[in-house]
Amino acid sequence: MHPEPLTGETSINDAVSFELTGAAGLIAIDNPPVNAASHAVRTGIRQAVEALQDMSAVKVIAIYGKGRTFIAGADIREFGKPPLDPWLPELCNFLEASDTPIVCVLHGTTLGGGLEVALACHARVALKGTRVGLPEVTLGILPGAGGTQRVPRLAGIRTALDMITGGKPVSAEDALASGLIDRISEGDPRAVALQSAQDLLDGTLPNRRTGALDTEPDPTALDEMRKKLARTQPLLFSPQKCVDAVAASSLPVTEGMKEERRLYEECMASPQRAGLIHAFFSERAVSKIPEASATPRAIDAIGVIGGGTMGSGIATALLLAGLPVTLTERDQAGLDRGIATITGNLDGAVKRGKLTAGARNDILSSKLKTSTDLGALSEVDLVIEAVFEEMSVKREIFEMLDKVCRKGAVLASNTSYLDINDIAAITSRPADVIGLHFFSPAHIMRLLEVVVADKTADDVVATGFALAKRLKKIAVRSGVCDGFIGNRIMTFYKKAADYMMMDGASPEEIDTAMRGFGFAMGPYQVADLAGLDISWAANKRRAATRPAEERYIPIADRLCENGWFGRKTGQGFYIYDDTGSRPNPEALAIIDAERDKAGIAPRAFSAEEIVSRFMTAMILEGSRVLEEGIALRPIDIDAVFLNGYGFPRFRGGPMHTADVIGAAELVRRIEDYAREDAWYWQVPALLRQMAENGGSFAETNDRG
Ligand code: T1G
Repeated sequence: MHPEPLTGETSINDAVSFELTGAAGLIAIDNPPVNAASHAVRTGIRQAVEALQDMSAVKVIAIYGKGRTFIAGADIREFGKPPLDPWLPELCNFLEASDTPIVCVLHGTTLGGGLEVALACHARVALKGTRVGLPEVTLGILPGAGGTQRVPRLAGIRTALDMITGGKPVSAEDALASGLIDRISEGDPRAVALQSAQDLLDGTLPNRRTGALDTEPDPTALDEMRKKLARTQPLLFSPQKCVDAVAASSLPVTEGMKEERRLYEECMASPQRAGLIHAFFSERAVSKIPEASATPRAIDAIGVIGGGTMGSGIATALLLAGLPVTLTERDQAGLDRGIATITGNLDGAVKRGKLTAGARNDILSSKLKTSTDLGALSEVDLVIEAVFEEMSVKREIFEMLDKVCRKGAVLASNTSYLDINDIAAITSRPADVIGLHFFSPAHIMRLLEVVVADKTADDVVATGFALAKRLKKIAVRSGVCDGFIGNRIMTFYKKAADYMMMDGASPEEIDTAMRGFGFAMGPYQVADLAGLDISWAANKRRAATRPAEERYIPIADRLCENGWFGRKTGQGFYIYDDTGSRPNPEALAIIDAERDKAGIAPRAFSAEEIVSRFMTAMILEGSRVLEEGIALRPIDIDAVFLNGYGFPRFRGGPMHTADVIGAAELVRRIEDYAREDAWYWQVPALLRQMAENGGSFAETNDRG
């Protein structure tokens, strides 16, 4: 029993405190960084409300958050651990049942369990700029503290379905319009809490028990959403469960809550939940690098060399982040092409509502400068070179940059494969040289491989990561090798696909199997999109050093020799025209001819075997990338493939998938496949060790 505080705050625990102001009891949540609804927060809220309910002076209670946001959800770090009382759904029911009216003040990004706490209160006030949402589906679950039952009661079934199956936050204005909140206010959370408590007491804020409201039935909306999800997310488990839960909101609230809990537990038990939560934390943990304590260099003006697809995409990403860019090209024609591509990218952003027409015009008129003279880059803080993937061309440019750029400027290359140490060695300032490997389209793809050469300075690495944060990209640290983390592993598993193609599987069968596994596109669709000429050039570059033991499949080369480079030429492994795409019969004929030449009798491959070989190859090379220290941790490989290669997010990434398969099974597979090709299928020492001692990749993730 807490005595009536005369003045000031009383702490329940480190995360929650309360105070009495007149007839109002104010409860403050303070659990940095995002006020996650941890056990301490739940216990604190409950005990604070109980304490205030026991005080005769208290006529109304207000709950608010300190720091940058109100509760941003349940504490995801507690998932998978035995739940501790009070559970969030119980706390919400307790708040709703309170005889003392409770108003909740929202600010920042009030998400998941945070919004559910607010929905269980008797009134909700949001500060201007607040965003509210139920992103649980992005974690493979559904709102499990009454969100699926209370949102339909306040905002209707259609809004509930959009919010809960989409997971995207909405603005305070949209939340007010839909009835989710009662008012938008300005000021600091505590002051607004005090005013709102007063308004709830004197009736200028509606005082309602959400659970007591009825849900307007809307079977059409439910049916339409089921059909839409079956079409757009056929492989995902929780979205349909979200619809089932919202459908239960037409039941009496206690039954609906029971049904929500049952469906929530089903999602919690799904491996997709583990994969999606692994993805969530991986993308945040990859920023924990050895160089993190170094101070990034100031980046206020950037030079981009090359107006091709990558150079223009990189320039667009920088301009969209508000950074001034100087684009250089060898000649005016190249500059005009670059400006046209950048303008097209910006127009696309205006169409997608990511940019206003006014901002677009301002960018083109004031933020983008162009020149055919590298000297124009003498004062920039960072240069990103994005020219043709040829070492001699890149070394020539870096030699010139070394002369023209100011002292302390960061010199970066967007090379996808080439040796950054070799590029750095041509300069007198290798400590300032780094790889910044963007992915196409560079203004959309979230991944940035930050490639650290032997002499790259710590503050230059930190600068790469700081730039990524400004561009809202996920930076992953990579060491130097042919293709860094992503392209190196892709080059290796693509061989496994080529071997299956040569041995009997068609490109379409392989692509279909990998789409069935969850990839947006299969490897041959990706090859056609990226351009077969890119890997053709790489194959030619590697021909001189290719080991004699390595099995080489020349099929793609044959297509290129015919001038078929994929989508950009209208044909590759597939034909592309106005009717869409379909397998290229001439490519299939070339495959048959190459099999005959090699004396191969084609055999059938099941989708299961295709996936098994493809994933085993990906994990095999991933293990080597870890052994060599090219990637710091398995999560770095996962973050690369989730954000740069379309790896199905619900599977968590290749190394998370490796733990699902198990090291022993992976070793068994590799040894089995090695009977066909012992050179390609070799068990990495790391994997064998894991198989022998029952280890997992997850165990090694905390080693940064
Ligand atoms: N639990 C635990 N830690 C969290 C967290 C959470 N819900 N949200 C963020 N963090 C950590 C994050 O790992 C990072 O830690 C730091 O906070 C800053 O995050 C019953 C069951 C709120 C929009 O899904 O979307 O409620 O790396 O780098 O870019 O129905 O974090 O510094 O050590 O992302 O400014 C639903 C998840 C949970 C929201 C802030 N809620 N979070 O973005 O910072 S499920 C969510 C976010 C649920 C109930 C169910 C974002 C953010 P570290 P950050 P940010």
